[in-house]
Amino acid sequence: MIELFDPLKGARLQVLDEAGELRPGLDPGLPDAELRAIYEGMVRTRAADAKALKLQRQGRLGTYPPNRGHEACQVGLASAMGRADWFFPYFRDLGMYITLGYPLADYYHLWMGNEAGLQTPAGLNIFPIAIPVGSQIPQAVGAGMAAKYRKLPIAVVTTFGDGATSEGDFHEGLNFAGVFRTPNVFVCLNNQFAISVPRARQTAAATIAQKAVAYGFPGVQVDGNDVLAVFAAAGEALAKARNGGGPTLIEAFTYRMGDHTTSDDAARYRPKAEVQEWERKDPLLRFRLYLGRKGLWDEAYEKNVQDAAAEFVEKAVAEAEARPPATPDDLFAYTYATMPPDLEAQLADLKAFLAEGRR
Ligand SMILES: Cc1ncc(C[n+]2csc(CCOP(=O)(O)OP(=O)(O)O)c2C)c(N)n1
Ligand SMILES: [Mg+2]
Repeated sequence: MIELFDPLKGARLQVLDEAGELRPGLDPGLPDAELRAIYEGMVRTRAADAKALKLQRQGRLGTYPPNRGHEACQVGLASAMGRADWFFPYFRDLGMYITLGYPLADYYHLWMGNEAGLQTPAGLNIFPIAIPVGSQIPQAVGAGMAAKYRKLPIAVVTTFGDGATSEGDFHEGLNFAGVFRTPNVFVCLNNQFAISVPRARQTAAATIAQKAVAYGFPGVQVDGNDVLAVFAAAGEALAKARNGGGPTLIEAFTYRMGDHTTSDDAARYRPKAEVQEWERKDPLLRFRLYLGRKGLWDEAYEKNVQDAAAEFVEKAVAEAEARPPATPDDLFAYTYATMPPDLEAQLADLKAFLAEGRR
């Protein structure tokens, strides 16, 4: 399927059109329960995101990057992953975390300023969030190389934005992955902006997916507001990676519906009409229309799903807020297994500074 959607030919994979109608021959054939689980994951993600924004405005959570519009990319990709695969996230990946089973309370805790939230519970193969743009890409390739040396039948997934493709780390990572045929799946969430910089100022290439061609492996552009398209492309790329077929680049073509972060005001650099145009392509709406056509959605089901999502979110907020505030040790504790001497010295310095009451 990936080969059929060659980005050099200007093709973008879409399984559901904007009215939620299946394109002929592309039904991934998921059981009803799985289709509903995907929808419920998208609703939970949207509810958890909206809550985080409210908490930030109330001073209960720190600076936060909104995820609205990215639910199909995130839930579609995570739903295709296996328990043994590894994930190297970036900072706008809420639906990935929720779908992979990461506790939402821990995720909120992190954005509340406690680095303990970066710790991943046992059994979840998720690396800490990368805030430096693109730095997770070579790390994911390193993990891919390790998996190859150890002959593990796993894939290593990493996500990043369109802006990250201008970083040296993107080039170095993908080049290495191509040469050594590492089991990586690179997923670019092309949401058309890197803060205020539009996609057209990021690269002169017609698509981001086509960059894979230069590294010697396939790239595919998918409709990132079509959860089944993301699921189908990710499933194929993951299977190929696990089977020794090498890396794939997936460009999920979408739109950041919210501000870059809570300290941004996107209305200053984006026309209202453009945002409204993308509102009509809402990934939840499209999937809901599809489920409705299949007899898997009605108002009563929607109410149950919304109520369950609200409960899931409120429980996580209560749990995160019941935790003790971060200590100076928490700033240092979660990056290295054994703290290096320069960090030991910095921690001692910070503690002395605080003890002197100079802050
Ligand atoms: C190396 C580096 N440079 C700059 C920044 C500041 N910064 C944070 S997010 C961002 C834009 C990222 O855009 P994109 O990769 O498209 O991801 P998106 O935020 O759109 O999801 C920038 C420049 C940073 N965090 N790291
Ligand atoms: Mg972007």
